[in-house]
Amino acid sequence: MSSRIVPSTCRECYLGCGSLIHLEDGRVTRISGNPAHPHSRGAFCAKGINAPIAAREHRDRILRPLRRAGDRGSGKFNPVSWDDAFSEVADGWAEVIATHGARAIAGAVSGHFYDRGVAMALLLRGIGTPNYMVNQDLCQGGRATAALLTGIPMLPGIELKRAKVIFAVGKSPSESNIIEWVNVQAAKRAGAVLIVADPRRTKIAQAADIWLRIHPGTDAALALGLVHVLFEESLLDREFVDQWCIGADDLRTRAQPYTPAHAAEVTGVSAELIVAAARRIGSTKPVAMLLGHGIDAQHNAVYTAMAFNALLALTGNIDLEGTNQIPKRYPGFRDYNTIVNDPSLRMPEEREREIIGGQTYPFWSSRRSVHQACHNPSVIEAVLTGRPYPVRAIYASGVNIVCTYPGMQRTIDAIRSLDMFVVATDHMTPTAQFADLILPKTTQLEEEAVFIEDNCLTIMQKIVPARGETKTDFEIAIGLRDALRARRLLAFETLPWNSHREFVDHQLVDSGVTFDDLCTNGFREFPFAYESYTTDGFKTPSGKVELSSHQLQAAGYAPTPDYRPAPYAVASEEFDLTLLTGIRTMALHHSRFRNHDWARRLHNAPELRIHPVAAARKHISDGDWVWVEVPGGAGRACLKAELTEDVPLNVVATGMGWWFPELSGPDFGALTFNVEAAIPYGPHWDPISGSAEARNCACRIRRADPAEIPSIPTRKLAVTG
Ligand SMILES: Nc1nc2c(c(=O)[nH]1)N[C@H]1C(S)=C(S)[C@@H](COP(=O)(O)OP(=O)(O)OC[C@H]3O[C@@H](n4cnc5c(=O)[nH]c(N)nc54)[C@H](O)[C@@H]3O)O[C@H]1N2
Ligand SMILES: Nc1nc2c(c(=O)[nH]1)N[C@H]1C(S)=C(S)[C@@H](COP(=O)(O)OP(=O)(O)OC[C@H]3O[C@@H](n4cnc5c(=O)[nH]c(N)nc54)[C@H](O)[C@@H]3O)O[C@H]1N2
Ligand code: SF4
Ligand SMILES: [Mo]
Repeated sequence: MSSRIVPSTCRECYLGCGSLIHLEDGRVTRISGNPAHPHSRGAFCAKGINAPIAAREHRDRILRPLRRAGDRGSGKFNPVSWDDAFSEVADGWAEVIATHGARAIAGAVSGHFYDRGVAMALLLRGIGTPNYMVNQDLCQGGRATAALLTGIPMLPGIELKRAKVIFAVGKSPSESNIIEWVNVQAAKRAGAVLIVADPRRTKIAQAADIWLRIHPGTDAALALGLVHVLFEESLLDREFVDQWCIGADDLRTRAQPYTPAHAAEVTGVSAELIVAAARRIGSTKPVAMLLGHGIDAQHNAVYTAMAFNALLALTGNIDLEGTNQIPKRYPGFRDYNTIVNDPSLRMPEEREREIIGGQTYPFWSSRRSVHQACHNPSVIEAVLTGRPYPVRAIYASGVNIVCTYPGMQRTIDAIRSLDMFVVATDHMTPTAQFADLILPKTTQLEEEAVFIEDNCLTIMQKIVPARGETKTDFEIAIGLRDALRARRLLAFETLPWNSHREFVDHQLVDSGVTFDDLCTNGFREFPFAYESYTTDGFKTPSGKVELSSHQLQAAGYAPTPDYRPAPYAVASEEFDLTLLTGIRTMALHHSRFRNHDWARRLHNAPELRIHPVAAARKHISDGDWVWVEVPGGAGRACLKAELTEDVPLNVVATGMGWWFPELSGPDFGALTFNVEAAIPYGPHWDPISGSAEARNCACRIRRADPAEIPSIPTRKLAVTG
């Protein structure tokens, strides 16, 4: 028997932990963390261990292209050849282009920064459409836009473990980020002070020296309260502020009303704790800040993140050892953002300006935005109403929009009304059920990629050949491009590669390293300097940190961040609770792994965490199924009560993404058990980023009568993988 171990990088989620793939006689038998990898140092999770093998080997994996055989959503498909699949997509798009123009075709993709995002963006540009949906408006859109506007970096990366003060806001790394969780614990062991702002008693909150148990949606008032104390008590790094910041006086004026007493009244955190936290942040260096998803996908997301960012600038905690880091660059390496922004791979500006959302959200949907994505809920609206112009075809790759976009029934209605819906996926999902064509995807062990994590170039190696007829996203995009070109439908040559490896080589060609060089270790560390802004400046119009933003002012927004109460924070008699969604669990990744036995053994139902006293008032016991309804939501969701004192009395909390492959299609139970069935995709969008108020909402709950529910999964059903 021949055994070998190949170093690679896990991509089951965006963390990119260094991995070791164990093979025996060419078969992958085990996957473990790579202790030598500088980014993760051996940190690894259940998804990384189990998912790549389970996904590859899954007995229900889609291995050939499939064409719809019955009505849309009937679940009837027949296999077709790739040639036929590419031709049919190209013919369908040709009709849409002839009738409505190229902009009537939209793409949907997840994790823009993955190569699948590049493949999608460049394919769409080739057709001549700017309409490119990424899920980042539901993810880190607010924080990323705030970082763009202020110039203040979002993350500390590995410097986290060297921090002396860690401030985590809306972040639960024990559930969502194994690397950060390991590094927080290491910093704590070395004596760091930990400050946490979260309404839930998470593991990181339990480990905190100061836990700010904040009312959901009031974070900007907390941040401005902290800013207020820094100014009042002169806890500033004067030298850094004078030399590297503009707008400090405007920010001081903005924070003036947010005395500790006022901030306490709004946030529910005591004035003493606000002052104590500000003193810690202002008196000890280095400070690292982890702004999490808890403050994003909220209607005031950008201002909230800007106000927290300001704490780092005012105290001079930027790009030093142990602080948030300006992302490091490997000379000559082309990362995904560089390629998407390469002028030679763009459409003419007037075409790009047609993007849906560009007029309303210039910091989200324009050339100067982070992701240059369209405003997703406006695309759904365009499909249903034809306004601002018709969208008649969607190509979704690597995203399960039925299960992960709020407003599920509207998403389904929109998909049903399309002229053409194409989905690329490795397994059947509620989204793929509605497809006209399903394009079968490779899985992690069958793909290669190169990217940067902290200060190392790291690679994902192709370990085994693709199963069946599956292809990578790039190979699919190239096939579609060729079919379009044959029909003279390619408006622009924006996808210049002929294989996935050619693309990877293009990323590396000017770096002096080849993919093969990287295969021995799986990564290459590179040197970097702290305080890179001293040579490069900050990436803002002024080259400085903008505590008061020129760009916002020029676009007609108030230039300094302010607090605006969340619509859901005002409890009514009818909707008396606040619902937090998207609480992560280590066994799941959004809507994924519901078809994997290993994951279902760890997590088998959509939970609703509720305080025992609140539950008793509503006659709800642990394990009861509960209906959740949200104002403005078109449906409701059935979740399983989990009694815990970790949530406040007036707050309930759930995960996301649920569906049960063992239930019948087309939605596989998603319309009943997935929280997106209950919550709307707006209104209440962040006016700057367009992020939907989707993370938290007001809600009401009641115990479900088992007779009301068509079929409640009460046990693990026979799924394999
Ligand atoms: N296992 C697993 N890990 C994942 C994922 C997954 O699906 N599964 N998804 C990945 C992705 S794409 C993302 S974007 C990240 C998200 O992950 P992070 O950005 O790390 O956020 P979370 O750890 O989910 O923590 C959010 C916290 O915010 C709190 N919160 C909710 N509302 C508020 C509020 O109004 N104010 C404050 N201060 N806190 C609030 C919640 O109680 C929760 O503890 O996770 C990533 N990691
Ligand atoms: N209410 C609410 N909604 C949320 C959130 C929340 O907290 N609350 N969180 C939001 C966040 S942060 C995010 S990031 C999104 C996530 O939303 P999605 O990206 O839709 O989430 P996933 O379930 O990870 O879906 C990935 C799909 O991609 C496919 N897939 C997996 N790997 C590959 C691959 O390598 N290539 C291709 N082509 N396909 C692949 C599979 O079909 C899988 O179903 O959800 C958002 N939605
Ligand atoms: S956290 Fe888990 S799934 Fe994400 S990259 Fe690391 S090992 Fe993979
Ligand atoms: Mo995300």
